[in-house]
Amino acid sequence: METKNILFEITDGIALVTVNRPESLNALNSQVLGELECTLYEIEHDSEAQVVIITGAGEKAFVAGADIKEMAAMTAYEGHRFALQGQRVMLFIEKMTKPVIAAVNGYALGGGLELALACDIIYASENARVGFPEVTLGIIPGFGGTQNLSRLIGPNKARELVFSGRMIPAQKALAWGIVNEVFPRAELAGKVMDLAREIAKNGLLGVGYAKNAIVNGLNMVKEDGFRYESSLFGVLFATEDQKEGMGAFVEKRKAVFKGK
Ligand code: CO8
Repeated sequence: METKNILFEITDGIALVTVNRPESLNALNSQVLGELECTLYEIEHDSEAQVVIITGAGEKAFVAGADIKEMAAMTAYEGHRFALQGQRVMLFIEKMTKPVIAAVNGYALGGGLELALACDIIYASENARVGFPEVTLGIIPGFGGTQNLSRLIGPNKARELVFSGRMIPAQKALAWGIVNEVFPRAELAGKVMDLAREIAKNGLLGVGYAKNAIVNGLNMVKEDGFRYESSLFGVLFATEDQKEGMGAFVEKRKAVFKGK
């Protein structure tokens, strides 16, 4: 599919997705969201792609939010539909069988932070700033941010960030547990790629099942989560990758996983 605002390439099993609207700091309008959804769908069904990286084009921003200029004229009905469209993309990322890493290379605000929070792992550059400015615009986060942030860092810190609308620097986001690691700007792409390669070596099946257990387990009470984990654990014993992984250990060689 031809996409105007999303760049995408797969190299050595790693799919790099770039939100490419730098003149608007990669703000998400309905067209960008539609293209992002189609691109991610394509990647999910492409057997070559093992790990996904999402980043933003240009020097300043990952994604500076949903497009305020598009939203300004929306009716309540259109606003609701727009929120649902964004939520569909965020939930799709969570449901993907492939791990998704956010490379936050600048502002991740509003819908941009929501996009990062939907990803499995967030690496950020030192110049990144994150926040939820929605209340300064008379709205609230609408692409799952209130839910994902409070689950990630607890409701108190989430309330402070969302109620104040303030932006916090990358180091504070690290201290609060919003991002996994922070790197100098020039090192971010390399560090994200190293992590993606390390994950890709482990084979899609085990990593995908682990993602499934963590993401879905968060919606369950703990004992149900344990039960769910043990079912997925059992299913993996019916796969070639489990035979290969354990066989390679016993034979003192490196495992070569096939994702089946
Ligand atoms: N939407 C549209 N355009 C944007 C956005 C945005 N979110 N962010 C930046 N831009 C545009 C600017 O308007 C400007 O365009 P132009 O040159 O035509 O004036 C261009 O990008 C460059 O931006 P600035 O000149 O403002 O750059 P600065 O370096 O001076 O400032 C900031 C950078 C601080 C990031 C600033 O641009 C800013 O505050 N942006 C808005 C951030 C924001 O409030 N984001 C949250 C938006 S709301 C949201 O995401 C809700 C998600 C849930 C929606 C639910 C559905 C209803």
